[in-house]
Formats: sequence, C-alpha cells, structure tokens
Amino acid sequence: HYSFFPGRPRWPSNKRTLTYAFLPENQLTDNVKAVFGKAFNRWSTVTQLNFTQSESYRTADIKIAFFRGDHGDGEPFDGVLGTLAHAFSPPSGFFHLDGDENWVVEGMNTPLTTMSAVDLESVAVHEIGHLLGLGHSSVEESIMFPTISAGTRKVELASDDIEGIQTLY
Ligand code: TQI
Ligand code: ZN
Ligand code: ZN
Repeated sequence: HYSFFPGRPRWPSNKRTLTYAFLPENQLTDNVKAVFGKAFNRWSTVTQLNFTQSESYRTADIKIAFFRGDHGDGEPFDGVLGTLAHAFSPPSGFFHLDGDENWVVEGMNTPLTTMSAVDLESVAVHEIGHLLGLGHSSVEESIMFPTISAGTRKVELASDDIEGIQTLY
C-alpha cells in the first residue's frame, strides 16, 4: 500500500503547474532531459498536475541536478550503486542524482552488460513520486516500492501509485 510523508506535505492546490529546471553546469543532453520529461508525463496523465521545463534553475519549483559525493545538503552520494538519487518532500523540490552511477538512457544503446547499470527513467519516476509527496509502498509492483534490481527497468505506474497520488491530489 502507498504512503505519504509525515504531515502529508503536498504542493498547494492552487498550483497546478510545476516548473522544473536542470542545473546548467551539468550540461545535460536533450536525450537525457527528454527522459525526465517522459517521467513527469507519467504522473501528469493520472493527476491534474502539469510540468513544464523552465530555463531558470534558481526559480523553478523542481531543481534537478547530478552531483558526486558530498554536495552540501548533508546527504552525500556514495559512488557506484548504494544511493542512486534522492528527492525531498514538497515543497522543497530538490531532486539530486548520483553522478557516479552508470546511468542508462533508453534507446541510447548503452551496454547493459555492466552489473551496475541503472535505468534513469525508472529512478526519475520514483523520485518524482517523492517530490510530489508519496512515500514508499509495500506493493512490489509499484513504482514507490523501495527496492529495484540493478539493470531493471520499471517505469509504468501501478494501480497503487495511481491511487496514492489521486488520494493526495
Ligand atoms: N534513494 C532513496 C529513495 O529514493 C532515498 C530514500 C531512502 C528515501 N529512504 C527514503 C526517500 C524515504 C524518501 C523517503 O528511495 S535510492 C530506488 C528503488 C533509490 C532507490 O537511491 O535508494 C529508486 C532511488 F526504489 F529502486 F530502490 C530510486 Cl527507484
Ligand atoms: Zn542531495
Ligand atoms: Zn524512494
């Protein structure tokens, strides 16, 4: 079953459009940015929320950045595997990904042979759930289940994820 964060934080009901921006220094390719766009779309199709990319990292609601190791928020990344990414509950909007992972972007023909391959879209859909206010779920098929096997792709919302987000919004 789905869960929420303590106090059930969520984005305000008068804010139907959330903006997101990428840390300019990361210089992400359009391919990588498109993966985040697809991940946001999965949540917008089951809610009244809309997500639009902003060119202003400072003022965007959701701030997406790749960092390595200690990056100043008290939750350092740890190199390959272990922690892959973290996102904070609303209305913080911080979405950080571990730059040391072997991120795999679908359709980019990355060798999936490495045991440490991590599918970017799978992690993005999960972290966006956190950014919107979902905690972890006990349902194994759900996007919000707290574990995923390396090299696995899980991007489709399960009915449990949909019930959770529709209860919150
Ligand atoms: N990062 C954890 C996560 O996002 C961070 C975390 C631990 C957390 N406990 C939390 C976040 C409680 C919110 C509330 O769950 S992670 C997965 C999964 C991670 C794990 O790097 O371990 C995914 C990130 F589910 F696959 F294990 C993304 Cl998809
Ligand atoms: Zn961080
Ligand atoms: Zn999680």
